[in-house]
Amino acid sequence: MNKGIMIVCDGSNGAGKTTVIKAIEKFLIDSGHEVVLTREPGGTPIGEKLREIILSKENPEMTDLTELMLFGAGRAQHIQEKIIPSLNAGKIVLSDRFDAATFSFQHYARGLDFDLVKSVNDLAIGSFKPDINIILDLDPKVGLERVRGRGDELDRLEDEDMNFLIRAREGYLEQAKAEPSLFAIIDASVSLEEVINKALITVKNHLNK
Ligand code: Z5A
Repeated sequence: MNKGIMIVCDGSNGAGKTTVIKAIEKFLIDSGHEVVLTREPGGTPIGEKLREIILSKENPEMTDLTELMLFGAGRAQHIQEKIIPSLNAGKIVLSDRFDAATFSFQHYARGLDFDLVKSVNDLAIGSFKPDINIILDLDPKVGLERVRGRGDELDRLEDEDMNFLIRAREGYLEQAKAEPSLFAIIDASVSLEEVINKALITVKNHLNK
């Protein structure tokens, strides 16, 4: 059985993940790879329904524990329905956010206990880890301006106070410090072209390992 690889693009809000991941997808397809582009929250029909519930501003009463478990439920579905079958078929899975986001947002930003967050994540994916997490690092104030510039309304999580988003950003940097071989931090405050170039260098280095 062939084993594919999983590349995650994650990081600060509005840092450019969705734009950069499309450039990575194009590069990989042009290089002859079979690619599955996916995202969290979302990625499967069930996951996309959960995404709507999680991000909707119509759910201000959602508790932190419910939010954590909904991310976990979506991830459990995502890994079984889409990620593992794609990797087993030798494909490259590219995901816009994955488990590092849960540690950053639900542990570092929300303040939920690390072991609790880890236990929900472990229930969803066990010992599975993506091969590399490309983290786009940006001051969340700049990121939110970019999201607004795109013409989009802020979702339930983006509407949290700025300290929440600052703590989430720090969460990614802490995770990268703890497991440097699984993370590549890219400064997303520079031009989009430079960010994409750096992301592609990381991907190429990873493919050549
Ligand atoms: N979340 C969580 O709490 N726990 C979890 O386990 C998971 C997620 C998985 C939804 O994520 C929320 O869920 C998120 C974390 C939480 N919320 N918060 N807070 P999301 O990924 O769907 O939403 P997002 O983080 O807000 O991403 P986004 O708005 O889609 O932004 P983006 O993908 O990073 O950026 P973009 O759309 O590619 O770019 C934004 C704009 O900036 C666009 O107009 C670009 O053309 C422009 N841009 C991009 N790069 C540049 C540069 N370098 N310079 C200038 N302009 C740029």
